[in-house]
Amino acid sequence: MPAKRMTRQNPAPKPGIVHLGLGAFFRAHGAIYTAQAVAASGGDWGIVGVSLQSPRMRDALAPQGFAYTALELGPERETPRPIESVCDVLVAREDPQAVLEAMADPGVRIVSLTVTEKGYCHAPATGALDPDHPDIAHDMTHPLPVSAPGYLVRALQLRRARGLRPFSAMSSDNLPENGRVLRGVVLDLARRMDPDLADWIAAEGRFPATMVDRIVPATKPEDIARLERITGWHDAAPVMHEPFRQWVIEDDFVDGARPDWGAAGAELVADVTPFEHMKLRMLNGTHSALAYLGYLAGHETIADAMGDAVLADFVNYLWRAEIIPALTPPPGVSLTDYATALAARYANPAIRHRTWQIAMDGSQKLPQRILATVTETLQAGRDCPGLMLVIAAWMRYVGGVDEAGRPIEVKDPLAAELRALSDSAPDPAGKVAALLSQRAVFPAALAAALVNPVTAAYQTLVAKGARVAAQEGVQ
Ligand code: CS2
Repeated sequence: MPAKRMTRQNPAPKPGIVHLGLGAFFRAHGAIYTAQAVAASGGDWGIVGVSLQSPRMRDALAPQGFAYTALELGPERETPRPIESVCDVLVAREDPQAVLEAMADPGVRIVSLTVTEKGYCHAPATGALDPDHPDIAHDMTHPLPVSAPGYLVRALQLRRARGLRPFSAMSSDNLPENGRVLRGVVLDLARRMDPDLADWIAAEGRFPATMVDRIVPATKPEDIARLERITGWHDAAPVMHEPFRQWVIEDDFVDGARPDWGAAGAELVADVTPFEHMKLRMLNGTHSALAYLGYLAGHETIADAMGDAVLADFVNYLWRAEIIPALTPPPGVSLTDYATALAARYANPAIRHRTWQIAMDGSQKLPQRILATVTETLQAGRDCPGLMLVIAAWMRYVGGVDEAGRPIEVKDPLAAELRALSDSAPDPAGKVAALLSQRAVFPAALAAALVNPVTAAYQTLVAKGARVAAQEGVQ
């Protein structure tokens, strides 16, 4: 007998939020907090999800009334939960006007985003809008946008023309001071298109910063079959996630309008920055370290890499000796305890988070995850050989050939440029120098300071391989 299909059990909520980038992460994090906030305190906070490119998510969710299952994977237990906070899904590429209208709906008070680092169309090294980005160049001259900043500016323009209040634009991406970055790219783009609009957004708009955390690997076809075995129902778009979650939100919304996320366990604070730095450098930084070194050492997942004592020791060393000393802890938080908890989360064998997935888009991730710590460490007169090795491992990875001579499928908006830079020289010193000249990633002063230590680390990687390099790195 074919399994029953997942379907909505309760009427769809009225829209109050438009979310750009309806990937697995948001559906396993923000959408769950919002469902719980509404269950606790009410409010019209249905979520209109927007896929910027592909119709896949809409096609999977529409026959289910936009309900889906979140499957929590603990080391010992699996807990499925139906989630019904999404009330509609739009596909921007198919109907950009419908997306703008949804964002200009008077009932919508928040537009949130998980569009990944590259979706901000900014220079990762500075956080400023890249006006030469093809999507930005397009959006400056066309009424129907293609980029996330373009949608925000055009929708705010529409709201202003209709005499509506702006929405709060809330980034939920892993960027440092993500609210400030989003505000910066939106204002810069608006200023180039309509200076009065930019003034209005600057005065009336709000861009609350957030720190988001939950490990959510991409859903794989076998996960759908697994969920069906556990629940007896067929869900075309479930999400798999770890038990842990955290959400720290800067409590600064237009007219104070937001769901009661605090009732669902989110922390609403005045300053998110210390939480963002802690999470980006301690979690995402070591995630990237395990992704590049782990991939080169032949490990498929983070849990596999953490099962390799050499890499687990290396990561513990990075936290203790290089990352924590450069951080200011958020009030009341022990960074040592945070590291211990991270190690346990990484080791969760039920979460199959591929090193290849995390290795993606490294050019957009390295600055806030690794280079921020490196810069501050060097400024303080200390060195950080472990992080230099991570930079070298990224360079080796984007060179596109693994330690056994097999090709690596490098996914990165700068993949072609990085490959060309790596191929421009035959030897480690030449490759490192060429890659350090990529100004979107490495500011000139930092690049100069990295030449010697990263070249040495790269040479060790080539001569001895990632595992031995990591082992020697902690001595
Ligand atoms: C990961 C993050 O893919 C990646 O780059 O480091 O998605 C990470 O799993 C989340 O930020 C955890 O909150």
